[in-house]
Amino acid sequence: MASLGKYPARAHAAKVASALVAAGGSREDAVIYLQGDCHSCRHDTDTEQHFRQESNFYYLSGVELAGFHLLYHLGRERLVLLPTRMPADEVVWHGQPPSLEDYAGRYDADEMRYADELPALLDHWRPKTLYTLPRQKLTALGTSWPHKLAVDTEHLADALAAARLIKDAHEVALMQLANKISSGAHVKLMQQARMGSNERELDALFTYEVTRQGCNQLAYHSIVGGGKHSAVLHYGLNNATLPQKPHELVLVDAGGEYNCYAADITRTWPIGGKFSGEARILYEIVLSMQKAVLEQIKPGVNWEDMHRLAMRICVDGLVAARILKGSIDELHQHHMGAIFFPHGLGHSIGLDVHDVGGYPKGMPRIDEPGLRYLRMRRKLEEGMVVTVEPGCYFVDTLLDDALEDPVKAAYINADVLACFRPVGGVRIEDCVVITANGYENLTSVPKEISEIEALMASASH
Ligand SMILES: [Mn+2]
Repeated sequence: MASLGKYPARAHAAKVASALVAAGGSREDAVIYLQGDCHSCRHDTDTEQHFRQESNFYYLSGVELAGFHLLYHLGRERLVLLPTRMPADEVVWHGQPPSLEDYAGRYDADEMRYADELPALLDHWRPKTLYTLPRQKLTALGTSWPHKLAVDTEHLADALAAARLIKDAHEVALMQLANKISSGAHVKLMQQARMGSNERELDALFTYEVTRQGCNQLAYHSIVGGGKHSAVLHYGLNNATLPQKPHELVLVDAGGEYNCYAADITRTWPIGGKFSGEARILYEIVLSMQKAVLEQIKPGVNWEDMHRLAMRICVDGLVAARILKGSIDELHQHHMGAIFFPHGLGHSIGLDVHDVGGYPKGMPRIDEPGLRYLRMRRKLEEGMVVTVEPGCYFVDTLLDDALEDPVKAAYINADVLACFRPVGGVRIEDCVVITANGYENLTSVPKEISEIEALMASASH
């Protein structure tokens, strides 16, 4: 794999500084200060938890290790990274730490110093404003600050969100890798799934595949749901026996994290490798929802309009399948689609799976079924990376409520619905980067029925 070079921390700091200045902040005599995450232990024990850097700190430093601080001078455009000095007896447990020179070769900083030099550095720079995040402790800065140092905890989070929303080429390259590795793992699951084995085996296989290909961890806990579990949106038990009948579906929502950048991918496929009956009809509806959205997305498009477009295709499909009946206008007026497509179309993704910047400041949520869970409400811009994840599910509690409501029940063919209930649900999710004229799909797992069937037929079931 070709080296990407250093993570562009200084460019990110400059981008955040510009956002602060655009929001009315001063460039001269202002600094950004953040402390990176530290090791933590499980509950009241000394068992160390797996370490993962805090996303904002990673964005401004590229440091994946615990115990660092950063200081960025907006006027001087100077990024200083400051590791904590390791006490001599710690070396026995953790090994010899890299030297400042080693770190300088590894990270994109103007200067490396130890964290105990923070008070002296601050005294030398004498900034008037210190931007930081609300919960940031300032103990490492010492007590003898230059007088009149104003600590601003109000503006940095918004500036970071604005900067992180639009990915640069380095970030897109990392997300390409996260998607490539995760896509390969999804293919492995399709090939190795066996009727009557356990959801656990697929869960473990996904982790094994992405880890051995270079991901440090998963981007989120995988969802592996067989049969009716495919309709549980945040199912995470992943411990049930997989379906015993070949037409029954398995939904896998899983993604690896590569150098702190996430992939978020969902595929749904029949355990026996061939789509048939109600499962096939449902799959075709969801695939057409995704395709309709992908045809439209480009800079300037409103995300909520894409959600509504997916919803229209969903309702059309449910009518064609005779699950719903009546006039299309009335079906939308009564939000019948949200019974089957109850979540949002997708979200921004980056250092976090549900990344920052979904709602511009002051933008309210839309108080409508389905839409109120939309994780993003803004116009698409070049450089954003978003998930497109339509779904259609038969969720017993939502269906039972609808059938008990005489207004809603009038639009449902209860006998047809009963045939579809055992199918569970289908979701298809890809990560796409918005380009100048459209999008580029970072996810490469097959999703056409013929492709999935060919792929699964080539494996022995
Ligand atoms: Mn997602």
